[in-house]
Amino acid sequence: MRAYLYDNLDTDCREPHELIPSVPVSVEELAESGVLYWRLDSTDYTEQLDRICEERKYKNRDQITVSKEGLGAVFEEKIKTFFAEHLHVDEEIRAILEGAGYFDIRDRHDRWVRIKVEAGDLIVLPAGIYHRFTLDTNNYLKAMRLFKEDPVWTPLNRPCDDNPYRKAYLESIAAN
Ligand code: KMT
Ligand code: NI
Repeated sequence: MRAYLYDNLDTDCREPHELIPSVPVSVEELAESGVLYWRLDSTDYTEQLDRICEERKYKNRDQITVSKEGLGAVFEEKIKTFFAEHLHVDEEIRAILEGAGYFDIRDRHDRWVRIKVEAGDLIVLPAGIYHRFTLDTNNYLKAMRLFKEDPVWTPLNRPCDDNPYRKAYLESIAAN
């Protein structure tokens, strides 16, 4: 995982979009935006995932392969949906199993922070945070999606500032 400020250039979102010089964003700074990160440090992630799932009460999981092959006819549509700025009323928890991609989150100054994730990264985006996702130019990412209860996939596109989960999120980071 590596995080940095996004350059906001209008070119292919699958490019790195890193400022020159780069402005890195630390794990601590991500935590101030409510974003949690773990590195799974072995090639067999199962045991560590089981432990984190138990600790954080993630009862359910499934897998998604974000690629042309993995998503078939809905690939283009899904990719567009993922990259439209949105929030969810539940956490977005992803353990990256193969490949790589970018989660962009809005920090508390409403700047885009790009988080490059790859195999072995586990990331939790809190409910109510504005974010988006894209593959990188390799066009392949396999992830495990974890959830506390039943999955709530619905993306609510920005603006939805009156959403109670949005408000609760802003309150939760206000002291940081
Ligand atoms: C979302 O809602 O942003 C996603 O599920 C992103 C794709 S999962 C790697
Ligand atoms: Ni999302």
